[in-house]
Amino acid sequence: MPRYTPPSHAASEITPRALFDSRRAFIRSAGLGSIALAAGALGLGRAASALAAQKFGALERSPFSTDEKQTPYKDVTNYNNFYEFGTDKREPAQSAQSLRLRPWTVTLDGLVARPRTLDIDSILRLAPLEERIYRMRCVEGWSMVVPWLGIPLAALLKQVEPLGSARYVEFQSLHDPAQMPATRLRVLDWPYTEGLRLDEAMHPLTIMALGLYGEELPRQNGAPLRLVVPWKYGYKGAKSIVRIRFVEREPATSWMRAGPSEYGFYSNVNPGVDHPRWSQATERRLGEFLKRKTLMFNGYAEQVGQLYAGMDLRRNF
Ligand SMILES: Nc1nc2c(c(=O)[nH]1)N[C@H]1C(S)=C(S)[C@@H](COP(=O)(O)O)O[C@H]1N2
Ligand SMILES: [Mo]
Repeated sequence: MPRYTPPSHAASEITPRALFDSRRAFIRSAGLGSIALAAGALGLGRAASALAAQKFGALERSPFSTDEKQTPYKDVTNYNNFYEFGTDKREPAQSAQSLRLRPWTVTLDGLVARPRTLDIDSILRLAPLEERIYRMRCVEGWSMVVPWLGIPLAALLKQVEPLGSARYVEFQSLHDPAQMPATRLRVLDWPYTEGLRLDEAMHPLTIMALGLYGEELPRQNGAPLRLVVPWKYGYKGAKSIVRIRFVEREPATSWMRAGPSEYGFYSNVNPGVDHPRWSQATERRLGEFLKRKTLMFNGYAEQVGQLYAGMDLRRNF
Protein backbone atom coordinates (compact mmCIF):
# COMPACT_ATOMS: atom_id res chain seq x y z
CA MET A 1 0.00 0.00 0.00
CA PRO A 2 1.38 3.44 -0.86
CA ARG A 3 2.29 5.59 2.12
CA TYR A 4 2.00 9.33 1.97
CA THR A 5 5.29 11.28 1.97
CA PRO A 6 4.71 14.96 2.61
CA PRO A 7 6.61 17.75 0.85
CA SER A 8 9.88 18.61 2.61
CA HIS A 9 9.09 22.10 3.92
CA ALA A 10 5.81 22.32 5.76
CA ALA A 11 4.64 25.93 5.50
CA SER A 12 2.19 25.72 8.35
CA GLU A 13 3.74 28.34 10.63
CA ILE A 14 1.95 31.65 10.80
CA THR A 15 4.15 34.48 9.57
CA PRO A 16 4.64 37.64 11.65
CA ARG A 17 3.03 39.47 8.71
CA ALA A 18 -0.15 37.41 9.17
CA LEU A 19 -0.29 38.26 12.85
CA PHE A 20 0.20 41.94 12.11
CA ASP A 21 -2.55 41.87 9.47
CA SER A 22 -4.98 40.07 11.70
CA ARG A 23 -4.52 42.60 14.53
CA ARG A 24 -5.42 45.38 12.13
CA ALA A 25 -8.44 43.41 10.97
CA PHE A 26 -9.57 43.07 14.57
CA ILE A 27 -9.55 46.80 15.10
CA ARG A 28 -11.94 47.16 12.19
CA SER A 29 -14.18 44.21 12.99
CA ALA A 30 -14.60 45.08 16.66
CA GLY A 31 -17.16 47.70 15.68
CA LEU A 32 -19.57 45.24 14.16
CA GLY A 33 -19.24 42.86 17.11
CA SER A 34 -20.57 45.49 19.48
CA ILE A 35 -23.47 46.41 17.18
CA ALA A 36 -24.47 42.74 17.00
CA LEU A 37 -24.10 42.40 20.76
CA ALA A 38 -26.29 45.42 21.43
CA ALA A 39 -28.97 44.08 19.07
CA GLY A 40 -28.85 40.74 20.87
CA ALA A 41 -29.17 42.33 24.29
CA LEU A 42 -32.21 44.30 23.19
CA GLY A 43 -33.82 41.20 21.72
CA LEU A 44 -33.57 42.71 18.26
CA GLY A 45 -31.51 39.87 16.84
CA ARG A 46 -34.36 38.33 14.97
CA ALA A 47 -35.58 41.56 13.48
CA ALA A 48 -32.05 42.64 12.63
CA SER A 49 -31.27 39.38 10.89
CA ALA A 50 -34.37 39.71 8.74
CA LEU A 51 -32.81 42.86 7.28
CA ALA A 52 -30.21 42.80 4.55
CA ALA A 53 -27.08 40.88 5.49
CA GLN A 54 -24.86 42.77 7.89
CA LYS A 55 -21.67 44.01 6.21
CA PHE A 56 -18.34 43.48 7.91
CA GLY A 57 -16.49 46.02 5.80
CA ALA A 58 -12.94 45.67 4.50
CA LEU A 59 -10.97 43.04 6.40
CA GLU A 60 -7.38 41.97 6.09
CA ARG A 61 -6.84 39.11 3.70
CA SER A 62 -5.10 36.10 5.20
CA PRO A 63 -1.84 35.09 3.44
CA PHE A 64 -3.35 31.60 3.26
CA SER A 65 -5.71 32.93 0.58
CA THR A 66 -5.59 31.81 -3.02
CA ASP A 67 -5.58 34.48 -5.73
CA GLU A 68 -7.62 32.30 -8.09
CA LYS A 69 -10.80 33.71 -9.57
CA GLN A 70 -13.59 33.76 -7.00
CA THR A 71 -16.81 31.89 -7.74
CA PRO A 72 -19.62 34.42 -8.28
CA TYR A 73 -21.71 35.23 -5.17
CA LYS A 74 -24.89 33.99 -6.83
CA ASP A 75 -23.36 30.55 -7.40
CA VAL A 76 -21.87 30.30 -3.89
CA THR A 77 -25.28 31.14 -2.42
CA ASN A 78 -27.62 29.28 -4.79
CA TYR A 79 -25.92 25.92 -5.24
CA ASN A 80 -25.80 24.42 -1.75
CA ASN A 81 -25.77 21.14 0.04
CA PHE A 82 -27.72 21.58 3.28
CA TYR A 83 -29.88 18.48 3.62
CA GLU A 84 -31.75 19.79 6.66
CA PHE A 85 -33.37 22.15 4.14
CA GLY A 86 -33.83 19.67 1.28
CA THR A 87 -31.58 17.57 -0.91
CA ASP A 88 -31.92 19.69 -4.03
CA LYS A 89 -29.03 22.15 -4.36
CA ARG A 90 -31.30 25.03 -5.36
CA GLU A 91 -33.63 24.47 -2.40
CA PRO A 92 -31.70 25.78 0.66
CA ALA A 93 -31.43 29.28 -0.84
CA GLN A 94 -35.23 29.44 -0.42
CA SER A 95 -36.11 27.04 2.37
CA ALA A 96 -33.34 28.06 4.81
CA GLN A 97 -34.48 31.69 4.97
CA SER A 98 -36.72 31.04 7.97
CA LEU A 99 -33.81 29.79 10.12
CA ARG A 100 -33.61 31.91 13.30
CA LEU A 101 -30.06 33.13 13.91
CA ARG A 102 -30.52 34.80 17.32
CA PRO A 103 -30.35 33.80 20.06
CA TRP A 104 -27.65 31.26 19.08
CA THR A 105 -25.21 29.53 21.36
CA VAL A 106 -22.46 26.96 20.86
CA THR A 107 -21.70 24.50 23.65
CA LEU A 108 -18.11 23.28 23.95
CA ASP A 109 -17.81 20.29 26.25
CA GLY A 110 -16.48 16.77 26.67
CA LEU A 111 -12.81 16.32 27.61
CA VAL A 112 -12.08 19.92 28.55
CA ALA A 113 -11.06 21.71 31.74
CA ARG A 114 -13.67 24.47 31.33
CA PRO A 115 -16.84 23.47 29.47
CA ARG A 116 -18.63 26.59 28.21
CA THR A 117 -21.63 27.72 26.24
CA LEU A 118 -20.74 30.75 24.17
CA ASP A 119 -23.09 33.20 22.56
CA ILE A 120 -22.58 33.75 18.83
CA ASP A 121 -21.90 37.45 19.36
CA SER A 122 -19.12 36.70 21.83
CA ILE A 123 -17.63 34.22 19.36
CA LEU A 124 -17.57 37.02 16.78
CA ARG A 125 -15.34 39.00 19.14
CA LEU A 126 -12.96 36.16 20.10
CA ALA A 127 -10.42 36.80 17.40
CA PRO A 128 -9.85 39.14 14.46
CA LEU A 129 -12.14 38.27 11.58
CA GLU A 130 -10.02 37.57 8.50
CA GLU A 131 -10.80 37.07 4.86
CA ARG A 132 -9.75 33.58 3.74
CA ILE A 133 -10.14 32.89 0.05
CA TYR A 134 -10.15 29.11 -0.14
CA ARG A 135 -10.64 26.47 -2.80
CA MET A 136 -13.52 24.18 -1.82
CA ARG A 137 -14.21 20.79 -3.39
CA CYS A 138 -17.31 18.67 -3.04
CA VAL A 139 -16.92 14.89 -3.34
CA GLU A 140 -19.58 15.04 -6.10
CA GLY A 141 -17.01 16.62 -8.42
CA TRP A 142 -17.74 20.36 -8.36
CA SER A 143 -15.57 22.98 -6.78
CA MET A 144 -15.55 26.69 -6.03
CA VAL A 145 -13.36 29.48 -4.70
CA VAL A 146 -15.00 31.24 -1.76
CA PRO A 147 -13.95 34.41 0.07
CA TRP A 148 -14.86 33.29 3.59
CA LEU A 149 -14.70 35.51 6.64
CA GLY A 150 -13.71 33.64 9.73
CA ILE A 151 -11.58 33.08 12.77
CA PRO A 152 -9.10 30.25 13.30
CA LEU A 153 -11.02 27.35 14.84
CA ALA A 154 -8.13 27.05 17.33
CA ALA A 155 -9.10 30.43 18.83
CA LEU A 156 -12.53 29.02 19.71
CA LEU A 157 -11.29 25.61 20.91
CA LYS A 158 -8.71 27.14 23.26
CA GLN A 159 -11.50 28.83 25.21
CA VAL A 160 -12.31 25.59 27.02
CA GLU A 161 -8.80 24.22 27.67
CA PRO A 162 -8.89 20.76 26.06
CA LEU A 163 -7.52 17.96 28.27
CA GLY A 164 -4.56 15.83 27.21
CA SER A 165 -6.91 12.89 26.70
CA ALA A 166 -8.91 14.78 24.01
CA ARG A 167 -7.78 13.49 20.61
CA TYR A 168 -10.77 14.24 18.39
CA VAL A 169 -13.41 16.92 18.08
CA GLU A 170 -17.03 16.26 17.11
CA PHE A 171 -19.19 18.99 15.55
CA GLN A 172 -22.98 18.96 15.73
CA SER A 173 -25.28 21.04 13.56
CA LEU A 174 -28.62 22.36 14.77
CA HIS A 175 -31.43 19.82 14.51
CA ASP A 176 -34.74 21.59 14.93
CA PRO A 177 -37.50 19.77 13.01
CA ALA A 178 -39.81 22.78 13.43
CA GLN A 179 -37.37 24.95 11.48
CA MET A 180 -36.00 22.15 9.31
CA PRO A 181 -38.98 20.18 7.95
CA ALA A 182 -36.76 18.25 5.54
CA THR A 183 -35.21 16.42 8.53
CA ARG A 184 -38.45 14.41 8.75
CA LEU A 185 -36.96 12.49 5.84
CA ARG A 186 -34.30 10.25 7.32
CA VAL A 187 -31.77 10.79 4.49
CA LEU A 188 -29.13 11.28 7.18
CA ASP A 189 -28.96 10.55 10.86
CA TRP A 190 -29.68 13.92 12.53
CA PRO A 191 -28.18 15.98 13.97
CA TYR A 192 -25.64 16.34 11.18
CA THR A 193 -22.39 15.31 12.83
CA GLU A 194 -18.80 15.69 11.67
CA GLY A 195 -15.40 15.19 13.22
CA LEU A 196 -11.73 16.09 13.00
CA ARG A 197 -8.59 14.86 14.69
CA LEU A 198 -7.54 17.49 17.25
CA ASP A 199 -4.37 18.44 15.30
CA GLU A 200 -6.48 18.95 12.15
CA ALA A 201 -8.92 21.08 14.11
CA MET A 202 -6.08 23.19 15.54
CA HIS A 203 -4.34 23.63 12.16
CA PRO A 204 -4.09 27.31 11.14
CA LEU A 205 -5.93 26.63 7.85
CA THR A 206 -9.03 25.37 9.69
CA ILE A 207 -11.52 28.15 10.33
CA MET A 208 -14.91 28.75 11.81
CA ALA A 209 -16.55 30.82 9.08
CA LEU A 210 -18.92 33.61 10.11
CA GLY A 211 -19.32 35.29 6.75
CA LEU A 212 -18.53 35.34 3.05
CA TYR A 213 -18.06 38.03 0.41
CA GLY A 214 -17.74 40.70 3.11
CA GLU A 215 -21.12 39.92 4.70
CA GLU A 216 -22.48 37.73 7.44
CA LEU A 217 -22.99 34.14 6.33
CA PRO A 218 -26.17 33.50 4.31
CA ARG A 219 -28.38 30.89 5.98
CA GLN A 220 -28.02 28.42 3.12
CA ASN A 221 -24.24 28.49 3.62
CA GLY A 222 -24.52 27.55 7.29
CA ALA A 223 -25.26 30.71 9.28
CA PRO A 224 -24.45 31.81 11.83
CA LEU A 225 -21.27 29.74 11.91
CA ARG A 226 -19.91 26.77 9.98
CA LEU A 227 -16.70 24.83 9.78
CA VAL A 228 -14.36 25.26 6.79
CA VAL A 229 -11.54 22.74 6.24
CA PRO A 230 -10.22 23.53 2.77
CA TRP A 231 -8.14 20.36 2.20
CA LYS A 232 -11.09 18.05 2.91
CA TYR A 233 -14.25 17.32 0.92
CA GLY A 234 -17.04 19.83 1.41
CA TYR A 235 -19.14 17.62 3.64
CA LYS A 236 -16.63 17.96 6.51
CA GLY A 237 -17.73 21.59 6.79
CA ALA A 238 -20.67 21.20 9.19
CA LYS A 239 -23.13 24.10 9.00
CA SER A 240 -25.09 25.97 11.68
CA ILE A 241 -23.10 24.41 14.53
CA VAL A 242 -24.52 24.26 18.06
CA ARG A 243 -22.15 21.89 19.84
CA ILE A 244 -18.46 20.99 19.77
CA ARG A 245 -17.47 17.97 21.85
CA PHE A 246 -13.90 16.87 22.68
CA VAL A 247 -13.56 13.08 22.70
CA GLU A 248 -10.93 10.38 23.01
CA ARG A 249 -12.05 8.10 20.17
CA GLU A 250 -12.65 8.84 16.50
CA PRO A 251 -16.30 9.98 16.35
CA ALA A 252 -18.70 8.49 13.81
CA THR A 253 -20.02 11.09 11.37
CA SER A 254 -23.43 11.32 9.69
CA TRP A 255 -21.92 10.45 6.31
CA MET A 256 -19.97 7.49 7.67
CA ARG A 257 -23.17 6.13 9.19
CA ALA A 258 -25.05 6.69 5.92
CA GLY A 259 -22.45 4.94 3.75
CA PRO A 260 -19.37 3.50 5.46
CA SER A 261 -17.90 2.23 2.20
CA GLU A 262 -18.29 5.65 0.55
CA TYR A 263 -17.34 8.07 3.30
CA GLY A 264 -14.38 7.68 5.62
CA PHE A 265 -13.42 9.75 8.63
CA TYR A 266 -10.50 11.59 7.00
CA SER A 267 -12.13 12.62 3.71
CA ASN A 268 -9.01 14.41 2.51
CA VAL A 269 -9.24 15.59 -1.09
CA ASN A 270 -7.19 12.98 -2.93
CA PRO A 271 -7.19 12.62 -6.74
CA GLY A 272 -5.68 9.13 -6.35
CA VAL A 273 -8.53 7.61 -4.34
CA ASP A 274 -11.89 7.57 -6.10
CA HIS A 275 -15.27 7.59 -4.41
CA PRO A 276 -17.23 4.50 -5.59
CA ARG A 277 -19.62 6.71 -7.58
CA TRP A 278 -17.52 9.75 -8.55
CA SER A 279 -13.97 10.11 -9.84
CA GLN A 280 -11.86 12.36 -7.66
CA ALA A 281 -9.20 12.90 -10.35
CA THR A 282 -10.86 15.93 -11.93
CA GLU A 283 -13.39 18.56 -10.95
CA ARG A 284 -15.53 21.28 -12.50
CA ARG A 285 -15.40 24.77 -11.05
CA LEU A 286 -18.88 26.24 -10.83
CA GLY A 287 -19.32 28.62 -13.75
CA GLU A 288 -16.58 26.98 -15.83
CA PHE A 289 -16.96 24.58 -18.69
CA LEU A 290 -13.72 22.62 -18.84
CA LYS A 291 -12.75 20.28 -16.06
CA ARG A 292 -9.51 20.76 -14.19
CA LYS A 293 -7.25 18.34 -12.35
CA THR A 294 -7.93 17.88 -8.67
CA LEU A 295 -4.84 18.54 -6.55
CA MET A 296 -3.62 16.46 -3.61
CA PHE A 297 -5.17 17.88 -0.43
CA ASN A 298 -6.99 20.30 -2.74
CA GLY A 299 -3.71 22.15 -3.32
CA TYR A 300 -2.90 22.57 0.39
CA ALA A 301 -0.32 19.74 0.59
CA GLU A 302 2.50 22.10 1.59
CA GLN A 303 0.57 23.18 4.65
CA VAL A 304 -1.14 19.96 5.75
CA GLY A 305 0.83 17.04 4.28
CA GLN A 306 2.83 16.61 7.47
CA LEU A 307 -0.36 15.75 9.39
CA TYR A 308 -0.60 12.50 7.43
CA ALA A 309 3.07 11.50 7.21
CA GLY A 310 3.36 7.71 7.03
CA MET A 311 -0.39 7.11 6.88
CA ASP A 312 -1.92 4.87 4.24
CA LEU A 313 -4.42 7.28 2.70
CA ARG A 314 -6.16 4.52 0.74
CA ARG A 315 -7.15 2.80 3.97
CA ASN A 316 -7.66 6.07 5.85
CA PHE A 317 -9.89 7.65 3.19
N1 LIG B 1 -25.48 20.65 8.62
C1 LIG B 1 -25.06 20.38 7.39
N2 LIG B 1 -23.82 20.75 7.03
C2 LIG B 1 -23.36 20.48 5.78
C3 LIG B 1 -24.16 19.78 4.84
C4 LIG B 1 -25.47 19.39 5.25
O1 LIG B 1 -26.24 18.78 4.49
N3 LIG B 1 -25.88 19.73 6.52
N4 LIG B 1 -23.66 19.49 3.57
C5 LIG B 1 -22.20 19.43 3.44
C6 LIG B 1 -21.75 19.34 2.05
S1 LIG B 1 -21.96 17.83 1.28
C7 LIG B 1 -21.11 20.36 1.40
S2 LIG B 1 -20.45 20.17 -0.17
C8 LIG B 1 -20.99 21.70 2.03
C9 LIG B 1 -21.61 22.75 1.12
O2 LIG B 1 -21.39 24.05 1.62
P1 LIG B 1 -21.90 25.32 0.76
O3 LIG B 1 -23.35 25.13 0.47
O4 LIG B 1 -21.62 26.51 1.62
O5 LIG B 1 -21.10 25.31 -0.50
O6 LIG B 1 -21.65 21.78 3.29
C10 LIG B 1 -21.52 20.63 4.13
N5 LIG B 1 -22.10 20.89 5.42
MO1 LIG C 1 -20.52 17.86 -0.65
